[in-house]
Amino acid sequence: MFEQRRRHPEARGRFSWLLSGLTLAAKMIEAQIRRAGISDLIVAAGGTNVHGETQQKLDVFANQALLHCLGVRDSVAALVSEENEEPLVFDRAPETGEYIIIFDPLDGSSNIDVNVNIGTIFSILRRPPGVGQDVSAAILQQGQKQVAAGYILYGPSTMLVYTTGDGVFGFTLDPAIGAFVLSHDRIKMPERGSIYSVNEANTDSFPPSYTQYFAALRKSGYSSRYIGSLVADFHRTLLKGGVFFYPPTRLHPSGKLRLLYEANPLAFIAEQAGGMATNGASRVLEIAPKDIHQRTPFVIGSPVEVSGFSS
Ligand code: AFP
Repeated sequence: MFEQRRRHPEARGRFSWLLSGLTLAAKMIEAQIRRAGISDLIVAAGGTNVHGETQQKLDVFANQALLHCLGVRDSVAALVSEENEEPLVFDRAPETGEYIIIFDPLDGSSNIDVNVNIGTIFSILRRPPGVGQDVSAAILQQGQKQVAAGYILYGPSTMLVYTTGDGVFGFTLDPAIGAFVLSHDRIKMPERGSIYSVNEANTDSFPPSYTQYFAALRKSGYSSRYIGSLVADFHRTLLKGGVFFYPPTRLHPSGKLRLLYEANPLAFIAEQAGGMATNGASRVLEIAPKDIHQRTPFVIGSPVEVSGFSS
């Protein structure tokens, strides 16, 4: 991070301070996740931990950890969480509160109970010039305006993957020293892969363009993987190539995934790694958002597979 900062002599360290808020929250969340099964036993035994505190659900804990660790950074103008109906807007002067942080605190939370990978996703926007004290009207920016985006994957190891628009970097948490160490320098997504990823149980309600494409992929020898945690499915696609889909379905005619919390940050990372992301028809990063909780169909992955599909 410091190396990247050296390339921007005008940088004042505010952004690095912001990222340290994210990594601190990530370590707090990861510590709770590692104890998830044990905490359940504690809850079953009376609902309180060793300090006499009531155990919280992990997604509530993750949300509060991020709101706290980021909210105290004075460069934050607003925090927009998937868990909260409304953004949390701070009354900070425009020259101080420079950044809007959008996050999904614990994505894939239905996988917590079964000890499967989950993640935190974040997207960082700059307060546009001329926007006064109330920044709420400036939250709905196109994904291409993001200044940084990333995710934390809580898996067999915990990883932070992020971009500031100059390549994608992966850091692995070394539990022995409690620090994220650079483990994946300038990640490149393979040109093409051999895996497609989609919830096949929804096949009957996918538009025909999707089912036809999946049939063509199968004919060409593709295999299939689906974890049901977007961060984990995306992380595999980033490293191994291939393509992930969440198409429109009967239940979710506009797709299930959220544009601001999920699609935009991962699309930014994918493009920075040489991949692509669309809503089936156009580039995700060019979609003009109308609502903070807006959903979108989502197709993301290697350029060969994503460019080969059109809804
Ligand atoms: P949960 O957070 O409710 O588990 O949802 C996870 C998620 O938003 C995303 O991480 C997955 O890719 C997607 O939903 C899985 O959705 P389906 O269960 O409908 O396939």
